[in-house]
Amino acid sequence: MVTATQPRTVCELKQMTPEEQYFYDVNGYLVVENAIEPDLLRRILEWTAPLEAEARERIERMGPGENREYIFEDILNTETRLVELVANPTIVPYLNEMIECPRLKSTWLTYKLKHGRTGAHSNHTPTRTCDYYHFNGRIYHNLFQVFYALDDIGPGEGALQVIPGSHKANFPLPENDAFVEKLCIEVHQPRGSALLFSHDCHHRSYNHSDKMRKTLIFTYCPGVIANSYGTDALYERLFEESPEHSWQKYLLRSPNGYRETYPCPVDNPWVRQGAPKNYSAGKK
Ligand SMILES: O=C(O)CCC(=O)C(=O)O
Repeated sequence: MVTATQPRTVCELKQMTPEEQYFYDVNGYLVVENAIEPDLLRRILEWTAPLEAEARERIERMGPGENREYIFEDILNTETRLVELVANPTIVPYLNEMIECPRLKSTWLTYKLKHGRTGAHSNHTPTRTCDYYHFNGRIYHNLFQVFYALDDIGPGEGALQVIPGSHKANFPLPENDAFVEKLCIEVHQPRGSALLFSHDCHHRSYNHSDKMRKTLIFTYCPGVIANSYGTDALYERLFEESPEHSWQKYLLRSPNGYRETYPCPVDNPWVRQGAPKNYSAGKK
């Protein structure tokens, strides 16, 4: 059963505030509080309770030194009721504003117990096209991450650590742990919040606490970029079941190279006026 997400017009869409734009552009991340309404959060916790129990059991069976994290990959196709979050009305304005012709790329549910971690990765300089962040009159992302906190994530509890501004770094990050340590900050999250960040930003995480970190991750990319997990048909069934002209359907469409013809549900100037003159669509 797929829930209808209301189609929204550009007039209804909240715009990022100048403060949000500035903060995001300078730092490469932003926390949006109350991104999941309490009732939806309660339902998500109900749907995922068996998975959380399984993750805990699997992590507790791990040997010493193992990464005490358990990930459910492609969670959207496993727990399709999460489709309600694909076009989360609180998050759609950010997708619309910071990704060209956005689409959903990947989803996963991750649990980290004490010593669960994700190693640092730095994707800006040297640049990776699939992550690339740039500014050209507006913000563009090739990989935009949405981390939903299913519980509070406080100090030491496995919050994402980022080097603010590293999505624009011009020099490679020195391999000097003490230096990196000084630059990293933990981005704490209240339950139900969404941490938005550019995958170009240097990031990592480590849970030092006895509390389980519970995070649901959705990533978005421009329509031209292929899925890195699964094939182009990854969300085909959910796409078919989604209401016509909805943001949900739009975000679940398959990648289509530079031939981006699928109509965006908003009155998006890119779609309305056609591609800019220097756009290469149609060229061999
Ligand atoms: O789960 C985490 O803390 C980090 C995940 C991550 O590195 C990523 O999404 O690129």
